[in-house]
Amino acid sequence: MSLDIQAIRADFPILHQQVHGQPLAYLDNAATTQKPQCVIEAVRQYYERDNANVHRGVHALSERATAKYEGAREKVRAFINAASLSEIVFVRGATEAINLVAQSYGRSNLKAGDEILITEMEHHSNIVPWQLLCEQTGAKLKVVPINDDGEISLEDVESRLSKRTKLVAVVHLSNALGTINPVREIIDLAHGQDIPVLLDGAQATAHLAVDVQALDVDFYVMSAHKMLGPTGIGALYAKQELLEAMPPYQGGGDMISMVSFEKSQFAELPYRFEAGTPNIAGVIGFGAAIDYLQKLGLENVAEYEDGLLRYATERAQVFPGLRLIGTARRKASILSFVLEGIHPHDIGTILDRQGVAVRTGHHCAMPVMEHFQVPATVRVSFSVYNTMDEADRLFAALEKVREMFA
Ligand code: 7TS
Repeated sequence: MSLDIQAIRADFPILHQQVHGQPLAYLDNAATTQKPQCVIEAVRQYYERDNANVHRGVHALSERATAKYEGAREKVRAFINAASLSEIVFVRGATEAINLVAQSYGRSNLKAGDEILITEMEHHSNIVPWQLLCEQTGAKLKVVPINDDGEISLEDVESRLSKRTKLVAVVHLSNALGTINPVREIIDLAHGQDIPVLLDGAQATAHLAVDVQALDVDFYVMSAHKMLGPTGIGALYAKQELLEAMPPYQGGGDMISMVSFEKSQFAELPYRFEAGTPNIAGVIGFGAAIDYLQKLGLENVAEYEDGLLRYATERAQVFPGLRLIGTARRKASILSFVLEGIHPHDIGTILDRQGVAVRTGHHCAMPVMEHFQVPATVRVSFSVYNTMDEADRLFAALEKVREMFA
């Protein structure tokens, strides 16, 4: 099915504005996506009509708030096809999800000499939590290298797995390169040696249909704000048997069934991992974003965005002095590049003056920058509301950059 992009654009109020006197072309979706009216409306309605704390009150508002909050958990479960609601833990975002796994699963399962396997293309939030865990436990971080296209090889994964490997943590879709990793094959390799796998799906869930049961993945992390939902909310999927054996990550209200000064009993899953009053409005907005994506159909979204990426890639390949960073065979949404002799920040600033919003910098993936020997890149990242016309405006703006630096 082909999508009606103009109708989709009409759902996003923020897109219809001028920046520096030019129509906004928002091409920074890997940093955060814009929100459709239905998400904004869901958050507004919650505050206007239903605001109350969840899981506590017997009054009508609290019951409504709880029903919406738990309804959103069901939407997340269905979206990634998790087997049970107990396996969906609401967290602040991908960053907190990974820290939760590191501190709860990691601290109780890893010891000195054990190893965690990651890749050279990870976002800092899939590096630093493991480094902290290593400092706490004496475990070691091992890294699968990338090639000059920004891909990893399965041989390199396999050769780095050993009896000491206790966890493999890999990005599903790289935010700096756009690479889609062969996650199914990585999981098969790791499971062949009984090693659990965490996938960082922060970028993936807005562009690829994810089925955690088909993947048989152990931990999957997601951030709502990168998939048309609010900031400050995300979800951790973890297999029930893993969550059941994990100690609480934070203590507080809502995560206990009984407290005395001698000992507390922890609540059932997933509440054991949701201490304190949660981001109720965020969860409800997250649910609305999933409804919206489901209505579009992730396959349709992927097909449309692939067309945009292909078109922009073809134009980039013939643009004078442009070097693509990330030329993997399987990619989604993201076009990272440098222009010979011009600093990415200068490019970003000049593009902004023409209404074109891109990200410039290391994209919280400094090891990737080091691999390609660049301080930073310009990163264009597409969402379903972007158009060929905006891609053309990007390249017209890049022509201006070239003229200015000629
Ligand atoms: N993992 C990946 C692959 C990411 O791209 C990001 C955020 C995170 C984890 C962390 O997600 P958070 O929602 O908890 O912050 N990436 C980016 C980016 O590329 N530009 O800004 C944030």
